[in-house]
Amino acid sequence: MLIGSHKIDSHNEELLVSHKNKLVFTASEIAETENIIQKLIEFQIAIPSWALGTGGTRFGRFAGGGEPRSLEEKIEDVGLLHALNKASGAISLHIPWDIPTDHNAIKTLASQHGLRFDAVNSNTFQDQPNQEHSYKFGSLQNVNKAIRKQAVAHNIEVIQQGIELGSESLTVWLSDGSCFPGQLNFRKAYQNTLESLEEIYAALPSHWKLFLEYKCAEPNFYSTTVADWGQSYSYVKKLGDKAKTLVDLGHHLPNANIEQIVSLLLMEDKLGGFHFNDSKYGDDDLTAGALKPYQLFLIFNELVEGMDARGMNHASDLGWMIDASHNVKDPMEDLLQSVEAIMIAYAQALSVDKKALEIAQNENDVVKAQEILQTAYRTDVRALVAEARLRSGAALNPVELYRKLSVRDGLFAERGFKTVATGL
Ligand SMILES: [Mn+2]
Repeated sequence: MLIGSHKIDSHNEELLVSHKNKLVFTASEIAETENIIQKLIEFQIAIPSWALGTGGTRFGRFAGGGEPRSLEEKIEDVGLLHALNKASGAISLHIPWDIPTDHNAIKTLASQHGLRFDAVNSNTFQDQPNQEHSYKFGSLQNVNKAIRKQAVAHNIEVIQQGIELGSESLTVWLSDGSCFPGQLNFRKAYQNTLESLEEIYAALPSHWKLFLEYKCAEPNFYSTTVADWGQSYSYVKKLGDKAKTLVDLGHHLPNANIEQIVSLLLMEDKLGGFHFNDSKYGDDDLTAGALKPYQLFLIFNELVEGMDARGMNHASDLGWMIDASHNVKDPMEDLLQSVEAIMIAYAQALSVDKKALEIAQNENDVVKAQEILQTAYRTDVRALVAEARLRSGAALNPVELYRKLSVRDGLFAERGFKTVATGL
């Protein structure tokens, strides 16, 4: 299924007068809107291949129907999102859920939709059919060397797949840890994990990055071997310049100050990328910005400040990806909402009066500092995000157009009601 540009044009035509009025007002409230719009046009957020199907919990999964049945159909779904918002121009593959059989055909299909391949993701958190050794007691940390070797070989295979597709980074998330006190020797688990990561790191092409994602708990609930940013930092520091920490917003203990973590990792040149989602209790994998949009803004404020301090390119120097699950929403609508929330938070951060904030900080003017941040947060930037889409040939209101075109009904017709996507 494809969305013709004439459909997007006629949708935009209907909303144009109202949009332009809002844009004029926004430009009267915010300085340098042109600069912000240009940065928004460049900013792209990768969609993971496992987010196109309905998510579930260990209690059940309520599939929505019309889900992609193959990697090709997943690429087509991301293509639909990108046609609607022109801000989802990359796909992140999960191996072995999405192993390409014909790399050239897959690359051609992706480029037809204007997509590139973002980080490839390995999976040693579950056993696959015909796998020799089990990961029940961990993978890179395992006390059994043969099991560690198998997990290392899998990661190297994922790198090879990524090379074929033009990816430039590998994301490693480990479920390794322990369920009960005494189960694991922490020091040996760390040393085994480091040794395994060193073997994977040695297989990286020179221009690649390795992202080490941390998570405080689940599926192990007593200890996790890469549990927080400090533990990830400890590994990536030893591995070398190509190894960086990846921050997933749902992987922290409650009330962690994620914006401060981001700032320090950037300062140390060890922030590699982001997995966006929102949460109330743990790794809820809710739509980005659904619950804590102010926190998302504060995180972007530190990202912009820290990247500018290092002279980094906002669009290309970090990996930006959504990592969410959609139990009761149409996954496509949920992803459109997440991308919108991320773009709004980014636009708000770009609109912060940084010179005034620096003066307020240097004068210990706490009230003024809060006024500056909250003015940026409370000023409506949605017209800037919409204008970036308009100039890119995308829809002024992607969710509205998705519904008006009955995209999901079209996917039902193509794929049926009982299709289930591979993934979570
Ligand atoms: Mn993640």
